[in-house]
Formats: sequence, C-alpha cells, structure tokens
Amino acid sequence: MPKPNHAPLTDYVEYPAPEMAQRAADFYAQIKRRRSVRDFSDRPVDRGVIEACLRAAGTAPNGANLQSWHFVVVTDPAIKRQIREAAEAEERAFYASRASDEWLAALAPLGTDASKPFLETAPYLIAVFGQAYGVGPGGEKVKHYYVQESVGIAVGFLIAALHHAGLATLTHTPSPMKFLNQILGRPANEKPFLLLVVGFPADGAEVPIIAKKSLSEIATFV
Ligand code: IYR
Repeated sequence: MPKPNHAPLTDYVEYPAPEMAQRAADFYAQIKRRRSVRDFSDRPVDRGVIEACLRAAGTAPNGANLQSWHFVVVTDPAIKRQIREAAEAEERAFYASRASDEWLAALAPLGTDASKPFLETAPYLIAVFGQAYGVGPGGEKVKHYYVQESVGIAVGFLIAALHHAGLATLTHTPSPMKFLNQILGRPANEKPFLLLVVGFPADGAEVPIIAKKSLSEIATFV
C-alpha cells in the first residue's frame, strides 16, 4: 500500500557493478581536481550555467524539506566593491589581532592575507544564507531544522556542480559576515553561511601545494 503523498521511485538508476565502480572512480578523479582558487579572471560566465548549478544546489537533502537557504548572486560591480571593502575590514582585524597565533600558523601554508581583490575581479559572488526560521504568510515564525547541515550540503552540491561545469570556486568566510545582510538587504531570519567566489582562474593562477589525508586516515570500516 503506498503511503499518502508518495509515488514510486522512478528516477533511480542502478548500474551494473563494473560500471558502478568505474563511475565512482571517475567521480573521484574529477572532484579531486577541484582547488580553491584565489586568483580569478574577470572573464564573464554565462548566467544560465550559474542558474543550472543553483538548481542542482536546491535539490540537496535538508531538514524536513523546508529548504532553509537563500542564494544571492552578485554581479553588480558596485555591490562587489562594497562587499570587498566590508570583508577586507573584517579580515584586517582578523589577521592583525582577532586570529590566535595557532590559527595564523594553521593558515600560513595557504598564503592568505587580508587582501581580497577576487571579490571584485570574479564575475560572480554567491552569498549563501541559512534561514534560522521561516516566516509564514501571516508573518509568524516557522521552525526550521538542521539549518547548518542543510545549507552545508547544498553548498557542497553547488561547489561540485560548478566544478563539474568547469568553473573555479573559493569558499570565503570573512568573520563576522553580518555585513552581507546589510549590503544585500536580507532579512533578520537569514544568517550568512558563506561567500562563494565563482569564475575562471586567472591566467597563470597558482594554488598552494597541499596534501589530502589518505582514506585510512579519514574513514574507518567496522
Ligand atoms: N577568512 C580569512 C581567514 C581564513 C580562514 C580559514 I579557517 C581558511 O581556511 C582560509 C582563510 C581569509 O579568508 O583570509
């Protein structure tokens, strides 16, 4: 007996075992090429690609299917400049005093500093907000569940979709990010989660030489 409001799972595809293994290996080979890029080209990117990737993000599993996220796509140079100025002000405070010595030591291999020119150079900034609660038709608060987890998964989908399309990304988290509400006019129930920088890498872009942990370090089979 089907449950109410249920329909058969028709979109699921099972692959023959060898094809499954190949697909898993292929996906790893593709996704491991993704790098956080901090040196962006100003080359434009087709808006349709960004829209398709956002649609992919919107399919993420999430708490009670309340889809407690909002993505603000910034292309306006004047808004990008405001975001850069506000972010760099926070970053200057972070690097000068807010960050502990331990934190600065952990960041040293990445070569980051308070200067964030990519916030103006890259064609797209996607400000991701988590909705701490929803707002009903009468203005009443609607409880949301697992907002951080849900938004994190959606951002993972988004980053993978953008990479799959051939775009470079940077997850940027100036802290605190409250200025994004003010600059982008977002309501009080929305908390900034992350600023995703999207575009093509600059010619000659470089990335830090870093290593990923091995499977046995990150996973345990029991
Ligand atoms: N938000 C700062 C510092 C920073 C923090 C972490 I954790 C990183 O992985 C990278 C940078 C910045 O963007 O420079």
